Amino acid sequence: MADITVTEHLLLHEKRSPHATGRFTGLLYDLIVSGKSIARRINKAGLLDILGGTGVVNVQGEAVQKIDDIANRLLIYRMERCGAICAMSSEENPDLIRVGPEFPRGDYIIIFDPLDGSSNMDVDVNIGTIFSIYRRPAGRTGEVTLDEVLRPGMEQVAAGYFMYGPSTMLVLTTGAGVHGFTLDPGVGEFLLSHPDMRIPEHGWIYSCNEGYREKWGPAAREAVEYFHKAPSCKGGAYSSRYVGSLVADFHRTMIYGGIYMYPEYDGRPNGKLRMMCEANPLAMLAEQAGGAATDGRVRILEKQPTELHARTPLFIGSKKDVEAVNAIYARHAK
Ligand code: P6P
Repeated sequence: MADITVTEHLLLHEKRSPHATGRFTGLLYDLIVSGKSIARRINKAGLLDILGGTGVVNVQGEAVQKIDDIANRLLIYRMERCGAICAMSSEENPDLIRVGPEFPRGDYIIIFDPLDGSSNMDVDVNIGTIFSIYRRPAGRTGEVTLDEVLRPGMEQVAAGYFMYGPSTMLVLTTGAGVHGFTLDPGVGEFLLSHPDMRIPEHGWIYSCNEGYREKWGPAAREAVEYFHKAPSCKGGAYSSRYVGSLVADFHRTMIYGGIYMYPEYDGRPNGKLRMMCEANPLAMLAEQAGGAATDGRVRILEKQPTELHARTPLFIGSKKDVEAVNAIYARHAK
């Protein structure tokens, strides 16, 4: 396969995508620069004394790792200057970040988790940056208001993630399928390596933190235990895989199929994962690749966020496996 860059792919293969415009490719270019810069720092983390915490606790109540802070500041800096954004929201920042008049602005809104699963970096496990992109509603001008950002995931125009691991990857959709690009460090470019990614209809892996079993309600418990007995696509039993880093667990699900589950549990009726910067972008990718994503009851992309850091339970992956969970939750809802 010839070396196809992200920009070339967008322009050549997604002609019908209205986002192969200069503005969007400009946004993507700066997003890619951010991904490469974060990757470079992560790959040397052990040597640059950026492991460990900053002593700060973020809006999620989680200890901010040094590299989280570096990735967050880097993304905000680049996105403010890309000329395509009018506002952004980061998992690390409590409030909406509006792009000031000192910067060139555009009609896109980006929401991101700058470094999901960063605590795994201390043990050299894959981590990632997850992003979700909306267009500002037509006709809206002046200061961006929260209602322009708090929109269902089905209104996203693009979504994706960078995964920092043995190789650095970018997995991206602009609404015309899902395509994977691998960074060639020698060239410094992401090159098309996984065109048209498709999630298998039925999987052989289930992925969840079974340490929470005693905190799950009956529906969640039955949903997980379903995969202890159900026949997998290979005919035998399912295998259990749980990395504990959402991007790593999701990327495996995109490639091998199966289901990733993070249910609600005692004290967390909406679970742990964030709707806007985790569930929505991954749900768009899953559906664009022929998979599915729900909270057990509702399609993730139809949910109306009530706040920037709203959380949601998440069941995502092979269509057949997600449907099995929906059927279990439906029985419990009766
Ligand atoms: P638990 C990391 O903190 C994260 O947000 C995801 O990357 C990961 O899938 C999940 O939380 C792990 O959570 O409760 O199983 O440790």
